Amino acid sequence: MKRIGIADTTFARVDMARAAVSTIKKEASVQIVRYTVPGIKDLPVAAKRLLEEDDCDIVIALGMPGPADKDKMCAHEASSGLIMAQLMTNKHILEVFVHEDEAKDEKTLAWLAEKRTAEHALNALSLVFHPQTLTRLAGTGQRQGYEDAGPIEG
Ligand code: RDL
Ligand code: RDL
Ligand code: RDL
Repeated sequence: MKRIGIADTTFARVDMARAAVSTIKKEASVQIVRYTVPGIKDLPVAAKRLLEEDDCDIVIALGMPGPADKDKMCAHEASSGLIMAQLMTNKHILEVFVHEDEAKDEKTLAWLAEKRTAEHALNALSLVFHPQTLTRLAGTGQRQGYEDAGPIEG
């Protein structure tokens, strides 16, 4: 059975992992391994351990960068670490970050976090089970959370 790792944080103000688990359970029969850390800078090693020690096929890394400049810097560093962990393991880690200042109010933030997480959870399943699904969507302006940008009609 395929194994999907979910790394998440206590810093996030929405339980993003719950949205990931419920989407995955609806779509596929897989083993889910969850690993919660304090914040986004702790996600790279959590994801790497899920891939190497827990033998996951892919990891979904969930986090919420705050609105301050230092949070944006922190998100950039976390992102670089997640990319490094992917290159070290040769496996995908889907980074699902929802910046607190992407939404106009808390209700929208919660909705966005759940929606982006659910959409990237489907991307993770596609990458593991049927990557040709994504190839069919190439160039179509997909986004996660808010509406798709869509293709440019020529
Ligand atoms: O290793 C312990 C912390 O340094 C780590 O958990 C950081 O990711 C915590 N953190 C910050 O220190 C910060 O300035 C976070 C943010 N901003 C942030 O915006 N989002 C986080 N963590 O998830
Ligand atoms: O790992 C899942 C996503 O984090 C990853 O696919 C990102 O590359 C998606 N992405 C962003 O998160 C973003 O803020 C993209 C852009 N901006 C962008 O401008 N162009 C992209 N992806 O192709
Ligand atoms: O063009 C509007 C948005 O797509 C743009 O603001 C993105 O940068 C928003 N975004 C993130 O900031 C991010 O960290 C997105 C993702 N991750 C993502 O994974 N998918 C998105 N947007 O569609």
